[in-house]
Amino acid sequence: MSRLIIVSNRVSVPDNKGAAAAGGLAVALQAALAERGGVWMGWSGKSSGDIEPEPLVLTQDGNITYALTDLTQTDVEEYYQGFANRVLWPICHYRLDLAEYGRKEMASYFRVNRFFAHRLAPLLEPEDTIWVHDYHLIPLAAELREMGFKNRIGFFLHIPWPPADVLFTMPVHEEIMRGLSSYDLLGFQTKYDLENFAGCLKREGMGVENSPGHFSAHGHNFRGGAYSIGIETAAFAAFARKAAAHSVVRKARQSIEGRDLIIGVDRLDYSKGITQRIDAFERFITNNPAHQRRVTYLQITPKSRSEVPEYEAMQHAVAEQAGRVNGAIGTVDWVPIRYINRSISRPVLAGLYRLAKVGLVTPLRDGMNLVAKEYVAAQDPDDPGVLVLSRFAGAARELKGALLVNPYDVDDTANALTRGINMPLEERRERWRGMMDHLLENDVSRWCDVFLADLRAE
Ligand code: GDG
Repeated sequence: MSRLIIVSNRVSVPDNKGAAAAGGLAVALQAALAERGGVWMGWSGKSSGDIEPEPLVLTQDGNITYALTDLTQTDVEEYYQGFANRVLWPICHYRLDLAEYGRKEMASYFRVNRFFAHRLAPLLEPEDTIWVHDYHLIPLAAELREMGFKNRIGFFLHIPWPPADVLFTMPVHEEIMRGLSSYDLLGFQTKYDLENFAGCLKREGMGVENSPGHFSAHGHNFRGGAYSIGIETAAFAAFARKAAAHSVVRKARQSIEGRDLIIGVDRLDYSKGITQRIDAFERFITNNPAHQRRVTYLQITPKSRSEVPEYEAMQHAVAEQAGRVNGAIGTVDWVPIRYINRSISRPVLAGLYRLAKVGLVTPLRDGMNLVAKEYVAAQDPDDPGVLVLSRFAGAARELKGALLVNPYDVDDTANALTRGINMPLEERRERWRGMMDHLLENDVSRWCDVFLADLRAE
């Protein structure tokens, strides 16, 4: 079996906290690497200031080599905070209004990809299979091809892919499409993303789809498919069962004093629909006075990308909104929304999912959304909670037992909350069983195996 080389913007170097603490994707990729032997290369997360980064720092763990590089401060600002997170991220999440184009940032994005290719090159052997992850590194294969590498190279996009009318607002969309066309296999989260990609290729005659999933563009033949990412379902379910006894989870249970718990868990990001969700919760309470003082909504929202102005602004907006709603509908002995603006440990998170009667997952646009899957996996089979899920999350294509909502429609989400909170046990069990069976079968190891088998197939 040929070696596997994974390249992603950030690398999960194992620590001593154990598999569950690391999260499903890191665990699955580490398992794939351990099975085949190989390298995981990416950015260390550190800046080298204004001097050229030192050579790659290599760490050996069994037959896996972790290869990390620093980036200059300019590249951190222009490539990562700039083009990746202020152009590609908003565009792929349909937020044309938030995209900030700058020539320097665009140039830096391509320059850093070339830099990655040059750092990776000495580690590569002819038979290696290369798997590149996510929107930060779209041009990497093109750079490697330019250097003469003939290896099989696959790419998986964790976020949505937009339709042509959205993508084409981006000045460098052709270079980006050319970059994607240099891979042998492109993996998207859902078939809608794949269809959008095919539509982008066709729109300006950049390429053709010869047969479903088989493309020719920019002088290269390649394939594309939908590979919906999963979680480590069985392990997470066992983890949540144990976590119910965790002291913090026990305290949380006592503190809600028999009220029903609604939980939301999201990185602080405008794609996650947090402000619309808080509005929907307020509407749910005002529409259902009987539920006043009988529910608690816990929103866990670790800070993310705080250096990017849109994220910093959002931090203030969400905190203010949660405060306003608590002021408007709270009572002297009831705080309706508990808003936590930092990360909590994975065992506590698992235990809280299990405690919650409703998992409220309402992104405005999301590649997949693993929180939805974790919430389902964490439930007690005898008394499962209800998943309220945005129809614009990739997960909605799979989780048929969820109550699907349009997150832009506050009443729709508020009504789903009412239905979820009041849902009879039999219906909850039936909906949950279908979703859980699907998640057990389509877990993250399967996702990894299927993608790699397809990448290796001629
Ligand atoms: C991207 C795509 C796609 C969150 N808060 C805490 C915490 N988390 C963990 C969750 C979950 C992960 O972070 C978030 O994953 P999501 O899938 O929901 O969202 P993104 O971060 O936007 O991920 C997404 C994903 O890539 C994979 O392909 O599904 O669409 O946007 O695992 O549990 N973990 C801990 N404490 C927290 O406070 N420990």
